[in-house]
Amino acid sequence: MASLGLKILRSCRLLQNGSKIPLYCTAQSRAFNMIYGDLNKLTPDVRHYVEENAKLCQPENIHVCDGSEKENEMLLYLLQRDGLIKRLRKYENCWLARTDPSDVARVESKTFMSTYYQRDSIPIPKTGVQGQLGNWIAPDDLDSELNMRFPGCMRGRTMFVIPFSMGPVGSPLSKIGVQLTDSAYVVVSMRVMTRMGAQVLDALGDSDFVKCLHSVGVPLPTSKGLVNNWPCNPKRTIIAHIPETNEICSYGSGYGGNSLLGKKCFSLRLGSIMAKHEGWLAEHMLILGIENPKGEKKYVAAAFPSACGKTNLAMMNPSLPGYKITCVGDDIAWMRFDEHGQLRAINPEAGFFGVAPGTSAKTNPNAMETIKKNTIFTNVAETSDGGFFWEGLEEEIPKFVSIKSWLGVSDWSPESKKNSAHPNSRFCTPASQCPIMDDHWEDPAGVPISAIIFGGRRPEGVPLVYESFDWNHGVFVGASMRSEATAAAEHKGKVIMHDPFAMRPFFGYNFGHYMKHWLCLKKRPNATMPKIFHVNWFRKNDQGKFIWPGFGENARVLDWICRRVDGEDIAEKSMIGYVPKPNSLLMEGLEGSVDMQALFDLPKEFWEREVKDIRKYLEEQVNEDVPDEIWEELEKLHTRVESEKL
Ligand code: GTP
Ligand code: SPV
Ligand code: MN
Repeated sequence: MASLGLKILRSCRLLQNGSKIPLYCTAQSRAFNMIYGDLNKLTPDVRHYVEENAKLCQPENIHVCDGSEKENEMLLYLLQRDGLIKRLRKYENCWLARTDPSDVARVESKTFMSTYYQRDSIPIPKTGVQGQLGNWIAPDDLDSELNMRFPGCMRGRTMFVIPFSMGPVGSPLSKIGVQLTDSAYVVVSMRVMTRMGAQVLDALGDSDFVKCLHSVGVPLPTSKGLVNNWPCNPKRTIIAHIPETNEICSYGSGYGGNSLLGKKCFSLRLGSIMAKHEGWLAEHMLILGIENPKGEKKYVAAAFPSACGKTNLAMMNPSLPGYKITCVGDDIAWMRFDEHGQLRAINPEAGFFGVAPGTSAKTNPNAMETIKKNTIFTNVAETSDGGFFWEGLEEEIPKFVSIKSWLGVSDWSPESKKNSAHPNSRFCTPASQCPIMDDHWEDPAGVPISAIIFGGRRPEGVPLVYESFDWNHGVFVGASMRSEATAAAEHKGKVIMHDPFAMRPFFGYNFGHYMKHWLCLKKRPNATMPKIFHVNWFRKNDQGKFIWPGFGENARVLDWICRRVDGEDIAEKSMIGYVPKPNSLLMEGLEGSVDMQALFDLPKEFWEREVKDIRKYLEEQVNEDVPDEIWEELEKLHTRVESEKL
């Protein structure tokens, strides 16, 4: 059996390369048991992909998804019957899933890029240093890893075929994928997160598609007892990307970015590679529109690491009177320059897979409105009146309800030591339900981007906002991003991690080459380069409290950014970039007082340390692949910091 899978996977790969080598397939042919849809309606390439992998994974049945309401209802019924989800009766068509507690977040340590040359995927770190910029696996080694997992992995289960479009169906900026999965939970989630179904196959025609193979890794019958009826295989999990053939193979996890393959795997890892080849950008960024009281509107894109505030910013209710924020996307931006040199962005997704804890009527009323119907919640707590609960909702639930935690503990109370909801519990909800979606959020041409914003969780030393001096400096600011670790991946504790461009877990190729790509963008003949900024909502005072109130108040910072784009004289030079001149941030209506001195203070020793840490990181991690321009920016920062008086 071992060599069988290998040959099938290889043969697929060769064919996808466009080579004429005949298929070498020794698998026993058998009629597939079609329980929904029709293989004949697939294009020859899609059908071939399905059949080869059905022979490999040996599912009991095949179901070709059409994306219809009827199909969705049927899958929700099956998931409910099998105990994977339960209805939250307080809302319309809302569901709660609880995973096996060992399958709750992305597993970066088991996520790989596979290219012939290691250095195409990741920089080679300095001798003796453990690389942190992604994992590489040689194609032959990957073949044997896949071969140890995929043959027969769907036995007793249904293989679903999901044709999906990242971006509006038919837009020249969109790309199509086909995901094969043995998880119905993944199907109903992909239906929310992407445009999925029959119309995508029509749009595909004879074009190429990204091949996404996913299995939870628990063939039936299984002797292992399932936890919460949630099949997964954490010990053997692997998430692998093969850029040469635009293939993704994911095994063992059923949650989030590990299994919804259109999201991080396709839109960011493979997406960033396509973007480099084709001269555009695939980024971990929200996109929002902001309109001031004069009716002037701009769009900005912002990159913050996982669980650092993208969804919240993208959907905020601005506290500045007369301002309006509209949402285009909350997690991923695909951006390219149009023929006039204007950078334009689309959100390739159709839903939000948002962090639940912290979301409340106070912090994010628009998200609360969005998730009231047609939403799948995972690993949140439930209330006895059929509602959801998580940290942050204490004041918004009826008095006499009891709470059952995500781990199934009844009568959970705030006094319990453990959280009611997992910190990476999430809602999966259609973007179209968000009350502040931008009129152009599905515009196939994308929206014009005026500014790019980087940011992270920096408890110390980093001011609320600053502007880069120019494009190269801005790229350096993105490259030197750092942030406190969050629960979105398997990291422990609140360490400050380097997370360049908020892309560290999502680079599809060598980060050194990625910086080069960003630097080169400005060489385009007619390009208007957006201004680049850095923000930090998370600076803390000596008592460990956030200095800045954040959320809706962040509109004040967006307004300053937009006025800078318009060239207003409201900034002054500092050692790290332009910072707001005194009283230039609009403070009208801000409740309570904010210690602006503490918020904008630039301690020399802190920045000396920062320069040292960035240098060490670049030297050790990116090593030979750091572009000269980035070293120059580091030297310039160093000189500015050193010449600063204490
Ligand atoms: P991913 O979906 O993982 O990529 O995360 P994200 O960047 O969209 O993060 P999200 O907006 O979901 O925020 C994560 C957490 O940060 C939530 O618990 C929020 O309550 C909190 N948060 C967001 N914005 C702010 C802010 O302005 N200030 C403070 N103090 N916390 C915030
Ligand atoms: C993130 O971790 O940045 C997410 C969640 O948006 S996941 O889709 O699981 O990657
Ligand atoms: Mn994200």
